[in-house]
Amino acid sequence: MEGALTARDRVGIQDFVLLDAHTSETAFLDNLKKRFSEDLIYTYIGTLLVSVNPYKELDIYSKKQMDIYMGVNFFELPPHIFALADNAYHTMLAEANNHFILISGESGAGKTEASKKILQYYAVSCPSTTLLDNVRDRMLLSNPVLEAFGNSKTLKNDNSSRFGKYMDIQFDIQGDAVGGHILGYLLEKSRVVHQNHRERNFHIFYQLVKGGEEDLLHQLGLESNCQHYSYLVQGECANVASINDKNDWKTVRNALSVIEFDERDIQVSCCHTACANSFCDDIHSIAYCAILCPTTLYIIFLLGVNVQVLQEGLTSRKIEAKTDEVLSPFTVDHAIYARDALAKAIYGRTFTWLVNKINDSMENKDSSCKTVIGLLDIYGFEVFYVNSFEQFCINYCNEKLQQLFIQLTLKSEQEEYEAENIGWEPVQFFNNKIICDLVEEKHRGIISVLDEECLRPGEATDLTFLERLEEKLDSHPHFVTHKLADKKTRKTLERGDFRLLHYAGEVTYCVVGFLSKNNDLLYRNIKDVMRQSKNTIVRECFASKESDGRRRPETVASQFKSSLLGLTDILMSKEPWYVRCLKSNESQQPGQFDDVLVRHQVKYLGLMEHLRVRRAGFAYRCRYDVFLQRYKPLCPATWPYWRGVAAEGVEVLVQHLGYLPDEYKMGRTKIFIRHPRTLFATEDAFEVCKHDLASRIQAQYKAY
Ligand code: AOV
Ligand code: MG
Repeated sequence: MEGALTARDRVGIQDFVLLDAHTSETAFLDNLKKRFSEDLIYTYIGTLLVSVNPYKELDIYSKKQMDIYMGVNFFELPPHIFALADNAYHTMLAEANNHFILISGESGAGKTEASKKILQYYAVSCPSTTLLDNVRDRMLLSNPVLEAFGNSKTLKNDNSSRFGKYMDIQFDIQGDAVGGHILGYLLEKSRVVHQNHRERNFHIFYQLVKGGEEDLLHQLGLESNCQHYSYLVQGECANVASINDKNDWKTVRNALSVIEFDERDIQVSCCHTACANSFCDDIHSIAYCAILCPTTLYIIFLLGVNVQVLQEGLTSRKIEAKTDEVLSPFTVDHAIYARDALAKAIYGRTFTWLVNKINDSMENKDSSCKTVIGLLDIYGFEVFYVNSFEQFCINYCNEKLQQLFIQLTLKSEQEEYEAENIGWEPVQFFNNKIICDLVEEKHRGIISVLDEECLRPGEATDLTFLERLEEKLDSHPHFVTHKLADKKTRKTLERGDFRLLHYAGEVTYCVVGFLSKNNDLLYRNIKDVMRQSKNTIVRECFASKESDGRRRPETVASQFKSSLLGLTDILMSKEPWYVRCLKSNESQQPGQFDDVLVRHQVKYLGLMEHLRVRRAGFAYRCRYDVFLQRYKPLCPATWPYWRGVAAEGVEVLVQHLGYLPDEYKMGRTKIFIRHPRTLFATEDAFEVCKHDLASRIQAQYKAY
């Protein structure tokens, strides 16, 4: 009938690998859009899951849905985040090895939501014993707590992650989820003291002030009105339509008690939060470095430190004269710096303490962990009107993850075909290694140049840092400064800016603040005061391994660089799964699919290249000896022994199983199988024959 749509026309195709052989980018987008309009937000490229943010609640995450996906072959049901979680889980059990799920995409694309769905799937669906139920509750409830302290409203996302999170979910030999462990990465501490217009401070501040119980607020010397705290209203949006801070506070408070925070711990977290907040305001009024106001004194009292000494530390510097020490008063700018540094330090260290506490509570004490599935949810690529050191770190991190993806998929995949002598037409792709090097290379990378400038206190400034960059990097194809702007791009730049041509697009960074944010110095005497606090947790937070000023502590960027290298090592030792999240529109609106925006993401995430490699490639590969050992009972010629070369045995075996010639290729050491369905069929046959394997083995013995 003319005009009637087939189901395929309407809902598109659920695995891009099945689209016509020479899929164009337009056909790819059409398929995504068609599915999006039917609320089908998930589509596969082989085993990779593409997810498009619907910006509305969909009824697809219930327990009933989880049950549907439990233990079912990946391609038998419509694509779903649960299917990916389930497949990773069952592969982990079958192969007894470690896996990780890399969730990527730009800010607001849906990474955090995806990671929560996966965690829920494991916590709710995996076999359980009552003993472990509380560990699972804690794993689930760690989310609202960390989101309260580590997420915030930005221009891109009302619930934007301002820290990176890698979480291992640990399983025992039966496949029970028995524990969890979190690694946190670089929290954007500067947000405590500064927020851009239309952005907020961390959620917890608003939750506490708006939702905190009267007693608690009284104890903390806080008022229940955000307007009283300039550091909560700098961005002029203390209230956000999509957020209910009051209710969220209840959730967080409840979560804290389930995670075994006793009343004292809760008070401590809140108290430190209050301190970070009130400091900002009260000390703000210490123009001319006068005396702190009573509220601040009270807050300092809560920290258990010597009020007078801290006050001195915040307003003056000790200078060692010939025989004794004298106090030299700070300028206002200095005092503001000292105040902000302390507020950031208190908040940052409390966050680390919180992560440690959560880890203690999720630790599996009763049974042993056999394997893990790691979940990576990190801040997405972001470009604002003004971009600073924080965006530089966040975008660098995204470059690293893209590099990891390229290495694990496009590069190693194609290298393996070459090494195995499999006839192969190479697929071209943009390798962003050049941008990673630009940032992190020793001596000439941006981080090295920044660190060198940080070593010249008094002489170096943000602008000399920029000049150094210009000297060293002027010929780099991905680096542009205002001097070079005309040569390389037509767009001009401000004098204090440099631009990086990232894999995901151009970002212009303003150098103001780079040096001080990278140094992140807390004056030594202030640190000393905190270390002498009567409060053990304050002492714990400020006790550190860094040698007191004798050796320079590592800079923020260098620390971040090493932690990302560490993360890459952790991930490289595990089997990867990928969720690529796409943002459907910039205005966070339901049902809107912005073609230009989505096309751009499809391009830079390398999805077309991934599809080409996948389609022309082989979903599964296995060493000849391993393959033969597992499946030999399926063929009389290979059971119980194959006396010849393993490769030949495999050839006989697959011929017997009826593999079509185009369906597999014989490499140097491995067999390559094109479609997962072929392997599934072989696995199913193996399952059937496994049941009578025992009697066959017995018969074999008898025959001897
Ligand atoms: P992000 O983690 O990728 O950004 P989120 O996961 O926080 O992005 O998603 C942003 C918002 O989009 C959420 O708060 C939801 O409102 C909505 N959303 C995302 N995924 C879904 C989904 N599957 N179903 C319904 N709504 C969804 V950032 O943390 O900013 O990089 O730093
Ligand atoms: Mg997030």
